[in-house]
Amino acid sequence: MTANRPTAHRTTLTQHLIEQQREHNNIPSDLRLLIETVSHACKLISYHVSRGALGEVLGSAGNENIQGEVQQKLDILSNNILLEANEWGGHLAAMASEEMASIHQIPALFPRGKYLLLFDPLDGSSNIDVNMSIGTIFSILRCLDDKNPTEKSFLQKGSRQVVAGYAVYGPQTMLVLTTGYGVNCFTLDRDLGSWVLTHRALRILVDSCEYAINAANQRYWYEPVQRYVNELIEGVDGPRKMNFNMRWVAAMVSDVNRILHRGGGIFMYPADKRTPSKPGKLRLMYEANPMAFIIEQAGGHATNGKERILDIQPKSLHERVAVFLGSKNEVDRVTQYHLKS
Ligand code: AFP
Repeated sequence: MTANRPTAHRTTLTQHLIEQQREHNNIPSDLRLLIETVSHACKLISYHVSRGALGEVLGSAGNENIQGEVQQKLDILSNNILLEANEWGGHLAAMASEEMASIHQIPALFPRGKYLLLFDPLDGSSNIDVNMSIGTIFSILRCLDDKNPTEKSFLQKGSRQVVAGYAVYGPQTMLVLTTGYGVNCFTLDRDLGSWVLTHRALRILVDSCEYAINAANQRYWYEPVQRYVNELIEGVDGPRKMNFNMRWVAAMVSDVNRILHRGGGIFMYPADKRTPSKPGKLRLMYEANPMAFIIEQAGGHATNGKERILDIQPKSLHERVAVFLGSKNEVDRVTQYHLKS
C-alpha cells in the first residue's frame, strides 16, 4: 500500500483556490471567501485546542446539546468561533451546527449570501481531555431560497454539496478539502499562519488491509457486520485469505484522515440492536455527507450499508445514519452482505 507522499511545491490555500477557479470555474469569489473564513476559524480553534489546560478550556461546560450529549467547553468555543467568523462576510444565507438545535440566521445587520454552511465544530470531543486528535468537519450547500432560509433549505442530498472539508488537530494541524475536483491537504505553517498545500490529489486504493470500528459494540451488531468483521479477524485462516489490522481513534475525522493518508482502509459506525429505531450514531448532514464527498472524490465509496450516503434524502437536520466508508472493494463487500441479508 503506497502512502500519499507530501508534495514539494509550497502553494497556499488562497493560491490553490484561485488556480481551481481558473481551471474549473467553480469557485467564485464569495465561495472562496467562505472557504477562507472557515479555514481561518479552524486556525483559531487549533490554537485553543493546542493550549489545553493552559487555556482553561478543558472539561465539561455542564450542559447538554441537542443530541443529549454533555457539551465540552471547547465544543461551545469552537461553535462560537465558526459563527462569528462567518456571519459578517455576506456569503452565507444561514448556518447549522451539531451544537445548535435550530439553524442560525445571519443577523440583520449583515448582508446575506447564497450558501449554507453546516459543521460539527469539534468532532471527537471525548478525546479533548486526554490530548488525542479531534477535528472540525464542514459542508457547503447552495441555498435555493436565500431570501428566507429555513431548516428545509438545508435538507438537500449530499450529492448537492459544493465544498466539503475538515480540519484535524493532531501532531500537525491539517485542512483537507474537496471542491469537486479531487482531494487536497494543507498543513498549517504556524510560523507564517498559512495553510500550505502539502498533499495533492489524495487517492484511496480499492483494496486495503486495515479497518476501524468500535469493537466494544460487537455483541450488538447485526448479522452482516458480524460476518464482515469476523472474516477480517479470521485473516489468512478464513475466507479472506489475508490478515487485517484494526485502528480506532474515536474521532471520525482522525480515522478518515488516516484512511486518506494511508491510501486505504474502511471506517464503520453501524446501526446496532441497542436502539433499533436509531439508524446509527453519526449525523448525516455535517459528518457523514462531507466525509462521503471527500472519500468519493479520493476514489473511495461511502454507504449506509444499503445505499450511497450522498443519495440519501435528508428528513431532518440532525438525523443520524450508519456509515461504511473507505476502500471501494471493502465498502462494496460489507454493503453486499447487508443487501443479501
Ligand atoms: P464525540 O464527539 O461525542 O466524541 O463522538 C465522536 C463520534 O461522533 C465520531 O467522531 C467517532 O467516530 C464516534 O463518535 C466514536 O464513538 P464511540 O465513542 O462509540 O467510539
